[in-house]
Amino acid sequence: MTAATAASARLPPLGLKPDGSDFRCMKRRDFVRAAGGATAAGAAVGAGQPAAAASGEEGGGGGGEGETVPAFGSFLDDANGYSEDGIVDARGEDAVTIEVGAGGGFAFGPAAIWISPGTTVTWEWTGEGGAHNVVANDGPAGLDSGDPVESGSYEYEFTDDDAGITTYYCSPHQSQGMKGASA
Ligand SMILES: [Cu+2]
Repeated sequence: MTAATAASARLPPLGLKPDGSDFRCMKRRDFVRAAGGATAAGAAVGAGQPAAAASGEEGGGGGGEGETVPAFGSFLDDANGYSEDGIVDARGEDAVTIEVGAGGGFAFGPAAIWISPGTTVTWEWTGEGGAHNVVANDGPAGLDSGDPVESGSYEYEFTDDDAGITTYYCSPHQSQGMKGASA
């Protein structure tokens, strides 16, 4: 009785941010908490969300992995090698490698990854397409491999602080669609 009262008194108000856009900015653990506890609040979040975020409810997941597919937004629309069903789900992996200069030289391969905090991502230059780099466009992760180079690798460990969507590009080839994103 007292416990039930205390519990219901601690429920968050249902007036959550009405537009789904804040999902992009949430830290992952908050996202998980919101997704897991939002059965009631879900009714309050309806219209206005990106399609992927609105439709991706994975019922009955449990275990903290029941998140929705990230909505990477329009930055990737013209990214070489990107498609919405080509998002690589690497959650739970300790390490992920992305090719720099994939697909003939002007793509990141894969262009979009979905990872867990703690994952080390290594961008490996393929040697094709000339000099490339990895530069953050928007988002929490401070990606910056430095000046464009023709070969090499760049390693970045994603922490809790980097959770969320980060978009990035190659500065010499951004206008040619050499772009990528992580979530
Ligand atoms: Cu490039």
